[in-house]
Amino acid sequence: MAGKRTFTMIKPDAVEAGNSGAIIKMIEEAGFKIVAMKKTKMTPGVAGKFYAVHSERPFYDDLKNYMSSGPIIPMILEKSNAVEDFRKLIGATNPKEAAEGTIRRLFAASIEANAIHGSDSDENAEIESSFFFSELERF
Ligand code: RTP
Ligand code: MG
Repeated sequence: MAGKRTFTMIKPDAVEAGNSGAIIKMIEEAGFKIVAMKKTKMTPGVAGKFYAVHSERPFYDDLKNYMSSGPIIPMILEKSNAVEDFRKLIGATNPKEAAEGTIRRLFAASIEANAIHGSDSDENAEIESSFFFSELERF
């Protein structure tokens, strides 16, 4: 059965542009409940750990620098079929390819500075939620 939770973070470009309020509103209007939320800032090392799966990709160093360039807003979200429905709401990695009305189509600046993250599986949603939130915060 598809899981009820996913993990997201509003990325530095969207926080810096003042779009976090509008993005959170879209998330809630799409039926997701916010289970946990905070504002924090990663070092390049922490960003590298979070995106360790991409360590062999040519964009890895750029990604670490970008993801640590300013504050981010990580959140745990709850809804039925959460992972898949949330990936639909954010749209394709490249905003030029993202469907009309998706968060990345509306707010992303580029394929890298693409406004928001969304977990790609139930297993990764759990791993990523524990990366940012303690057990006490994941009630
Ligand atoms: P995310 O993990 O952040 O939700 O994004 P995603 O699944 O749509 O894309 P993924 O392939 O996991 O890539 C992670 C993040 O790396 C940056 N990226 N840059 N310069 C590039 O070609 C490139 N490709 C990916 C983006 O910030 C992407 O979201
Ligand atoms: Mg990904």
